[in-house]
Amino acid sequence: MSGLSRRAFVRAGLAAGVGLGIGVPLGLGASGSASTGTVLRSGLPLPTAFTRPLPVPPVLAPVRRDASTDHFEITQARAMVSLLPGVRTEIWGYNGIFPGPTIVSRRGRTTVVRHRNLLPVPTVVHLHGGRTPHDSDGYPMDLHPPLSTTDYTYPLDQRAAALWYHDHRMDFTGPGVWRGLAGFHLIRDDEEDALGLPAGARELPLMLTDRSFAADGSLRYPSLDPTLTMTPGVTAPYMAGVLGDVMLVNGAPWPLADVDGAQYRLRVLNACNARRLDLRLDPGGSLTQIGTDGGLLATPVHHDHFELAPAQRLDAIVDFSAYRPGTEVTLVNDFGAGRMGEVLRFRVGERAPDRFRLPDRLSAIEPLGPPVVTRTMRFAYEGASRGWTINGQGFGTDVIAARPALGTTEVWRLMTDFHHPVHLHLNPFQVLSRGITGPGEFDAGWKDTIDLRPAEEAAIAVRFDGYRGKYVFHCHNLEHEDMMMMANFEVV
Ligand SMILES: [Cu+2]
Repeated sequence: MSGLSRRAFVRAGLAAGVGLGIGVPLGLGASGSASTGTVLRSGLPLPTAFTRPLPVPPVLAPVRRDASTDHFEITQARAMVSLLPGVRTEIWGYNGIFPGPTIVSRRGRTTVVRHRNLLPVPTVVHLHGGRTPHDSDGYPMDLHPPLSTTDYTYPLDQRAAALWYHDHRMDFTGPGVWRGLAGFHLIRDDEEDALGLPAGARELPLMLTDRSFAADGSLRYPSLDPTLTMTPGVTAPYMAGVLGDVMLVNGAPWPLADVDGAQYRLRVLNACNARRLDLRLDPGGSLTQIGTDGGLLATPVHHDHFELAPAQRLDAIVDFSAYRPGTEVTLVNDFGAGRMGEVLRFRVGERAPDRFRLPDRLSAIEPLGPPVVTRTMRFAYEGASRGWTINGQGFGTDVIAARPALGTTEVWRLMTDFHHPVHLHLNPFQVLSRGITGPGEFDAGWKDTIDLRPAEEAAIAVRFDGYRGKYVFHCHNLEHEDMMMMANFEVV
């Protein structure tokens, strides 16, 4: 029902012609062409940067372990928290916190997460990057009503990687994640352990989210969901994507992290609804990439900047011993204008013992077999009647865009009009090409989300394995996703 009303709203907004549908870039907003979306301004003074310490989400303890399985429990609940100084903000959080608690799993052991929904709306939990049986994957229509309890079972027979879990409710993923329903889920394995990577306080999960706040401290989000208490806004311009004007890292605005003069492992997640990031260290320094969405790369790659689209992850080593003690090192975002050009500051302390030596070789990336079929998936705005589409169609549970056979490899050619971060559920993929060139400099390794730029064509190879059943793939600009830029594939 809510889906229908939202779709009716989409059509109304499109029919109103709010800068849409005539080949003009949609709502690019003050941040320029780096993101497809519109900045939603906060109604309160923005806080001073680099005063609040960086919070790190707590690691969730299992309630029980047996021979094969670790059992966790999470309650989805509203909570009043302090995100900005001087005001209180209602969030929807896993265990009432934002980000939610970090789940840590071991490859080869099953993880079961029991979610209890104390929110006023149905929810769906998706483990992003998980190789998960259909019935636990968080299909957008597998709604779990208020006061229900649901077990999600994750076999997690997959490589060590930084996954994340978030709400995936049909038509309402954008507002759900915006209000706080997101958390890290890390997978460990023997291969990763053998590298002796920086760990404990020297492994920092960094969830980057832009948000906007009303004058009373509540989160602003344009939405017609009558069950939400968000400030109603002008909605149509934001259908291209909602961009906030406050950068939160692990829920804190522009925080400050005190670090030793040593190597750190940064597990960066772009959990923004629509904002793309171009990350760089100021005053210089290497973001040494060791991994991506689907785990370790074959070899480390030194980057002086790194572009990260919504839902993508960067696993990087930063060597703070390269700076003089007392140096302030800022993680900046070159895609952001004004205050959004900065993310997080590190204050470098004294040199500290550090036994980690970056190896030349990290992992083996297995090449995929030859494809049995090549398909084309076109992501485009199709005018007032159809909105955001894939191959000309908006999402429907019965719209099956592909029926890959279990165990086979396919090549998908992805074509776009605007920025669309395209995400496939179930299986990671490898980027084969962009246009007439090879993969881009940020495309290495196993990906589950590819950052497609306007009018771009890319080819990916994916092997559909693990489980049969119906899964979705979609744009991870959450406003595009909610407005139907999603389709099914059914593994048969
Ligand atoms: Cu999109």
